[in-house]
Amino acid sequence: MVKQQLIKLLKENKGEYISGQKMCKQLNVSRTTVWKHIKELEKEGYEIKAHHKMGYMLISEPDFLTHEEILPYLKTKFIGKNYIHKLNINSTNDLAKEIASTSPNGTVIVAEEQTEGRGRLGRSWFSQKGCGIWMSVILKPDLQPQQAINLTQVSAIAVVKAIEEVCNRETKIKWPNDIILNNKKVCGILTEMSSEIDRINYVVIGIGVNVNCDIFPEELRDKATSLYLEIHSKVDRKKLIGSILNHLEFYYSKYLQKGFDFIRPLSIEKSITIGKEIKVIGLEGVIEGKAITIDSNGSLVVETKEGKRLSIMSGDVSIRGLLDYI
Ligand code: BTX
Repeated sequence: MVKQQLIKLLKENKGEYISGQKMCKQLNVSRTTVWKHIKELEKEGYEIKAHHKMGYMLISEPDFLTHEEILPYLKTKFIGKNYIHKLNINSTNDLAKEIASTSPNGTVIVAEEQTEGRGRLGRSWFSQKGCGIWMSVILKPDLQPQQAINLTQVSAIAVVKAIEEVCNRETKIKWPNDIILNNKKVCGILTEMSSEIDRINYVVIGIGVNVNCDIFPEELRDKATSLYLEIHSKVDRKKLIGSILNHLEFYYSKYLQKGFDFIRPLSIEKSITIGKEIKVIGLEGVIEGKAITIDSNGSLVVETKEGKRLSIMSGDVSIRGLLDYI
């Protein structure tokens, strides 16, 4: 708490000295406590000038997604109240699953870099240091296990809305879990769950957004992009993560209260899949046809060449005419 107040005070006076005495008075702590926290902040990447008479001056803050740095943008009631920030991790989803049973609903884990970021079906997710938002949210909904599948679409809408709010750009959803900007993937969502037959223990929503990445490995260049590469200006990751979590809490809560009917119109409006010739690889095998709509259960309705309508609950979709993202 003192640390957060200290950061706030330093930021309010950025570029100017604040006397040690004033700090002690405002924070109601001793000089030693202020000094200890200043040293801690310096270790975390804050550049702070100290002058024996004039006090402390904040020069710059780190571009890290720590709790203190994102708090000014967070308006949530429960998502992100418990927040874990790592500089480096194998996968935020892996840590989330390890700690989920003992962590509160809405716990968020964020990493600056993932060494083994995962996509679906064992695929890997490129998660370079400091350029993206690589995070997992632990949710404990009172839903039937089969309803958890829709949380991927709920999260996708939260990301689309946040990009709209922060970057003023419209992105589209490739059903069910990719966010597309200018025909390339700018975000992927990986939803994992632990459940019993009729009860969910927890759901982990893994969200990877390419924010300021300026280069991708050769094999991803024709299918991956970042907000920076498309918008041509750097995006404030702190603002964006705050906005994603705010929107996630809003749409998640609405989904719990009102069901998929609340989410469906947006899922349809933001879909890049509907109306396209597609191929789906899923539990039902390979299905080719035209994507017609998303139904009231969140399933993708596909009409095959034979005129048969099928509802698909999950699967890997590729769209004819667009690069194959798989
Ligand atoms: P997906 O299986 O739909 O997409 C994975 C595929 O996307 C890869 O096979 C590759 O072709 C391509 N790809 C890999 N990295 C990137 C990237 N950075 N940008 C665009 N395309 C890429 C999508 O799976 C789900 C991804 C979830 C990632 C988050 S990050 C936080 C959390 N932790 C974790 O390990 N995964 C999730």
